[in-house]
Amino acid sequence: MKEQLAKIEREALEAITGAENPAALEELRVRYLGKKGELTAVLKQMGKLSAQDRPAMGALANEVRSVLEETIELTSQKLAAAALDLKMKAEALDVTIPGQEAALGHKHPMYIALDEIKDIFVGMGFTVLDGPEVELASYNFDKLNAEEGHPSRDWSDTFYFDADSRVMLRSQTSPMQVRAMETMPLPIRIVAPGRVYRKDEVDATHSPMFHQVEGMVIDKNVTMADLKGTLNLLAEQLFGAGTVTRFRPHHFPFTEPSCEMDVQCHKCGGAGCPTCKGEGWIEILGAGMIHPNVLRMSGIDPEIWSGWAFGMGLERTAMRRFKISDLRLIFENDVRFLEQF
Ligand code: 2NM
Repeated sequence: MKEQLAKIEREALEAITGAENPAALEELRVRYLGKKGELTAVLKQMGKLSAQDRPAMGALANEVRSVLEETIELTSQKLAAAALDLKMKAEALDVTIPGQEAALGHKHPMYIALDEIKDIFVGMGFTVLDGPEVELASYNFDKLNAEEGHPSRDWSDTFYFDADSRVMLRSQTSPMQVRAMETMPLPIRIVAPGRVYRKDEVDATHSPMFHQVEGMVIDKNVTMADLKGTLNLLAEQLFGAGTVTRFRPHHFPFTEPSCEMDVQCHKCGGAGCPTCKGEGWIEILGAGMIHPNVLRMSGIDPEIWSGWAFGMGLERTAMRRFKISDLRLIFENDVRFLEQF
């Protein structure tokens, strides 16, 4: 019986330590230690032993049992550790693998043009102002010398919020010039870029929302010569050295005299082509000497101070600057379009 036990122990230990997974280990536990197991079978034969031999053999059998139990437990722990190790390796993150690149947007050509314009004016000592898009009609019209009945005040042209036509979406950024005149110490040099709103149908050259840059200088002895010199410099820096300009008389309620500035067509050099619609010239902006009424309404004495102002459409300027043919491309924001600038 002693040899039987020793043989079971030897075989079982070899099998158990060689078990490759928990299921195989459990099978071995049943085979050796289970109710119908090999060790149990040997114990059942104990009755045949003499009373003298029984205790020693019992002790030996128990020892074999506990050795096998311990070994099974140890092997089970080893298998579990190995399984965990394998799982960790399978699920490990390689932090050195390059990440997925996030798609970056692209600066809009209109803002590229605006930044250039701002840089040009800041270089000449102007301050850039920002202001409300919801305005009082008094700032958008009255204080700019556009009295009741002026065509631009019509409900068919302007987005009003109330029946009394007092609150509106600004139709120009000039209310900012009024606010500057009312609050800033003189002399003043400012540019005011921003969104403006007019009731226009969308087509290749119109949109109910567009952008303007307006600017204003108020100082002593400011003349039309300052206006022309500054705006010629703007044209040269924006469209290139040697850009030829011309000033035509025009009318605006807030300036007197008023003018429009054209640049000679970059395509045909003035001969006339489809880009300039045969004119040889392309209109860039409106400008003029600030009307004495406008200065007076904002508390500035026109006998002491004088000034000039201008306003230009930003979309149209960017289209000219980058040779874009249709205004709608500016608003669609298709990255394939935007990435070309
Ligand atoms: C334009 C054309 C001419 C203008 C005038 C003023 C103000 F407030 F000083 F009177 N701001 N902007 C002005 C003058 C705007 O846009 C085509």
